[in-house]
Amino acid sequence: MGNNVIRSKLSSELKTCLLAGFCSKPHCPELWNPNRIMQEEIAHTGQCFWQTLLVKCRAKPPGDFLYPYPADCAQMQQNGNISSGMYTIYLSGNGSRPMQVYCDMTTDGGGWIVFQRRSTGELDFYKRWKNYVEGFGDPTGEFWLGLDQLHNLTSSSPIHYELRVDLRTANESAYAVYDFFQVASSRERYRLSVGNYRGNAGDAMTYHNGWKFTTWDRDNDVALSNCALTHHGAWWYKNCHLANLNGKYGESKHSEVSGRGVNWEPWKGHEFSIPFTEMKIRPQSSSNESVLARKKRSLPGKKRKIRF
Ligand SMILES: [Ca+2]
Repeated sequence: MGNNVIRSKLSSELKTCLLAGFCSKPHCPELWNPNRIMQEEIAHTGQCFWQTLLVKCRAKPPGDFLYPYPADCAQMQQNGNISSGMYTIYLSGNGSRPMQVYCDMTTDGGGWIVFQRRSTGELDFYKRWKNYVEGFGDPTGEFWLGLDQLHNLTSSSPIHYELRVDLRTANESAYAVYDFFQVASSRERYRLSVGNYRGNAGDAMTYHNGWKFTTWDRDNDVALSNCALTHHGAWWYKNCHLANLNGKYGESKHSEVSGRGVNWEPWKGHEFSIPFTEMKIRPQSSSNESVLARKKRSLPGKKRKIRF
């Protein structure tokens, strides 16, 4: 390849980057992974020209995407978003399948898609099947993301997710992490799969592993009665529960039946309704090291290879 051919190839690549506003690895492989030829080009020809282009390109933080279509909050975080809040992610990284989610970017390294929150008791969670399938509430306040979305997120891509449950009272907090989390399809009644437990809240979810979702108008549990009716919630009930995070807010005791409140039995028992709960998921590998640490380690090394 002659020098002019190489120069013209590199030049058009950088132009594409600048016009698109992208400087990500997928869009600019030559820029981020300079091979020997490119290094020689930078060293020997038009240094000012190349330097100007590279600086301009890098000076556009919003375009500096590792993931142009982040599939979850972990990828959103690797794109440089460090604040918790609402973001648009794309199912399976598909640009035509956007969805709005709340990302928790702080808890244990962040990168979590939050899918359930109880915090005030203002929102009624005693809802029918259709509501639990479609989701309800406000993701910045109390809400349930929806079983269809949970299924789409956890079952339609090669990424495996882990589950985290955060529980708080006025003075105490506890958490439970399961190293695998998947919600099956509508046809399978959104059956739950959870992996191994770790944490300090106690293991309430293994009991529910493999069970279908039940609401007061759709009984998929093994109990003679409908557990959603008897325990005033909606969950992957068996006979009936060790966790009832969609139960009745503030219901700490009931005259006939215990376990109708927002319960996590191994932590506070069946007669204590937990005032704050969050359920969230992120890719499994994120738990081993912070995604930010990974980003810090991988990017500067590549930048240093470009000599000016
Ligand atoms: Ca039943």
